[in-house]
Amino acid sequence: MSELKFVITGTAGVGKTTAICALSDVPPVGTDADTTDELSIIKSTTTVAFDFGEVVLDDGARVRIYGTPGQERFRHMWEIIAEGALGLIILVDNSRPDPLDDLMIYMDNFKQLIEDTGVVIGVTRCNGSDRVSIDDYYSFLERRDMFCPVLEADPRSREDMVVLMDALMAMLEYA
Ligand SMILES: Nc1nc2c(ncn2[C@@H]2O[C@H](COP(=O)(O)OP(=O)(O)O)[C@@H](O)[C@H]2O)c(=O)[nH]1
Ligand SMILES: [Mg+2]
Repeated sequence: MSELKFVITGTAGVGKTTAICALSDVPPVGTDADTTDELSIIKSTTTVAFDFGEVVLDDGARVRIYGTPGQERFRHMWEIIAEGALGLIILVDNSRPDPLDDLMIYMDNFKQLIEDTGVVIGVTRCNGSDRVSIDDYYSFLERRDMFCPVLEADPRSREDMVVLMDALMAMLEYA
């Protein structure tokens, strides 16, 4: 049985921990088990700044999912977490002031992993009146000669997260 390691990243509050909880078949190891936000983690010296969960896909593949700390000040940890990963999920909070700028930060910082493996983008907090549409994401990527799946995703929905993971697996198969 194959084992895969995926990384999930994005800004603080985008829904990384929520997504891992929704996906995980085992009790997720959360860094914010006792806190509600990452700022509390920074203050705690005892917690490790990442989330971990595990999901077994329909084809029997076991996927380990690591959530990165969202804030850029944890950047040094991103590299460690990315090591040996086979794919990346970037969550983008569409209600933030400049979601495309947020996206670019994660695309840049995980450039190597993306080049070596693959990436999918899950857009959270979508609603009818968003300034940035899914098409805008595709145009934004196209202007940078990049292509990857961009899907609306509610991190609370296991189904949405499974669709994202399936899209990532499909990307990897064709890479
Ligand atoms: N209504 C709604 N809530 C969302 C959505 N995405 C994230 N949230 C909420 O935003 C919060 C995200 O927190 P958390 O998972 O800790 O974010 P993290 O910092 O990325 O780990 C949770 O309370 C989610 O339920 C969304 O698309 N819709
Ligand atoms: Mg979190």
